[in-house]
Amino acid sequence: MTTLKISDVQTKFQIIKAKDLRIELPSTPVKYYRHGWQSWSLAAWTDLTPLPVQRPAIFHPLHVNQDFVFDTNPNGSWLGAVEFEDGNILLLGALATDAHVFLVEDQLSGQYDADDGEWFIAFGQENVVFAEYAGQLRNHLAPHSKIKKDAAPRVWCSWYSLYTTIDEIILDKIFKDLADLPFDVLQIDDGWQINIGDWEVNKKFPSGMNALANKIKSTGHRAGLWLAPLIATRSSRLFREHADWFLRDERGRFVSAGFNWSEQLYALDTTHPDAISWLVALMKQVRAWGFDYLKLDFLYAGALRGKRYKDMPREAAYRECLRLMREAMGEDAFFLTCGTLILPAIGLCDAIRIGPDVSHDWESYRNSQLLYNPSTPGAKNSIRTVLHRLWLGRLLHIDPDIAYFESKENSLTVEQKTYLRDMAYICNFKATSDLPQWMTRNELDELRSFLNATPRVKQTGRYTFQIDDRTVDFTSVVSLPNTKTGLLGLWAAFLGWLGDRQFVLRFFTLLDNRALKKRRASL
Ligand code: 9PG
Repeated sequence: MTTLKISDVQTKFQIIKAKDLRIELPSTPVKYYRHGWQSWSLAAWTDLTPLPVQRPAIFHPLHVNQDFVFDTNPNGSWLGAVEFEDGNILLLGALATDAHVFLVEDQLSGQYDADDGEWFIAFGQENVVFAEYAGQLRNHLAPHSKIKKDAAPRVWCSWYSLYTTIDEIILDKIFKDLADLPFDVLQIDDGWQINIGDWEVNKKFPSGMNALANKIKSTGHRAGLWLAPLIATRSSRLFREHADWFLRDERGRFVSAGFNWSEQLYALDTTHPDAISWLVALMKQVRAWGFDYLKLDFLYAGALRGKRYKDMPREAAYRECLRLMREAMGEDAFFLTCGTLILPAIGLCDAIRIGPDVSHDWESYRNSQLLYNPSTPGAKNSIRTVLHRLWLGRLLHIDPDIAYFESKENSLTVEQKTYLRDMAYICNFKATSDLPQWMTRNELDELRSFLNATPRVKQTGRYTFQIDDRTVDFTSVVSLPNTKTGLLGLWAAFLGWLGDRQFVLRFFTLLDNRALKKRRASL
């Protein structure tokens, strides 16, 4: 254990090697910077009181680092920071994988899971300290990558309008209608595959994947594809035929990767040689179909705790898996990671999703307020976490998720939609899923000028920005739900309990799918 006093901390920064490190603080800080494990996990400055545990627990593998979910001390993955009365911050950040940071009373402490590792420590002004940390992360994790100053490709993605109801005919029409809009990539999301795990084309695309990619390319765009290569549903052929490739715990039980698509999810053991060969072949297959923009999703599954074929720290195993997939898809592919561990992805992908999904609603009262779940889809949840991860933009493209322009199938106010568009400008990453047939002339014009715009963006405070001549203030978006008490508290606890029942989740999916069908029928 290495212990430092804050007086030992130099103003610029220092790097210390240790397994466990503790910094004694001179006074109780006023705020703590929590940094969540993966894209969808919360990142936020919060006060020091414990956050209510997000529910239902069945989603924990899918949303948070399960090892720390019940820890009442402020804590986070790889890095943590405290803010003092005078506004200065102290940041403690790992420069390698498999590390966690906690605040325990007046001590900021960091711990590596396995061996010694390097720690970055700096005290001072928030933006300077985070910039310095990002620079050190580059040196350690992405020494050969170029600083990303260019904008990310502009993407139309099928998810946030059609969800899984995509098919060849509707996409064909959309691609035609989108033809004169300045997108760089048309990306097919979830809905093209036979099953999660069975990455072959389904019946809705009778002409096949080559034809789909060709169709996109013939319109002058790059072809993008979504896959979740590190998970499989219980019903998939992959899981049935290769159960031995899947991660188990010490007692031999399959490790849960969460619950989605009305099904139990399992995680590939990415150290199993046959699973690796399969992953490599899959990446090559996707390239051979003609896609060169890859959105790989639900990646966290590759780092869940379990007993691996090759005994190695779980995040190191994860990073190695990303490296292999990157190599297999080729450096010329654009690789977007989603649902990904943050720090282990640096240096191995082009872009990273830095927040939860947006949705056409601002916030789900049930999921966000009653179940305290900041990872659940919703524009507010997404913006909150994205705001706290902007510093990663010095290392790679940062994806804040999509912006909306249509109002037909959307409950966001003009102000809320503007927040999402401004976030796209701030991140220099523009995407939408809006359908041309849903948009008015005016909305189409707005989308066009959004895609063409290159505004000057300057961060002026923790939550304030200057975008050309506009001042944008996100302060009202970052608040977190308070703990519910009394009858509402009981109701919330009951909902949390209900949410752990698979039949309840299946019922909600059924309702969602019905609404989706109705929406889709009106096209
Ligand atoms: C496709 C989608 C889109 C989206 C991704 C990801 O917690 N959850 O159950 C959960 C489900 C889906 C999800 C995120 C979280 O969305 O972020 O852009 O590609 O998958 O299924």
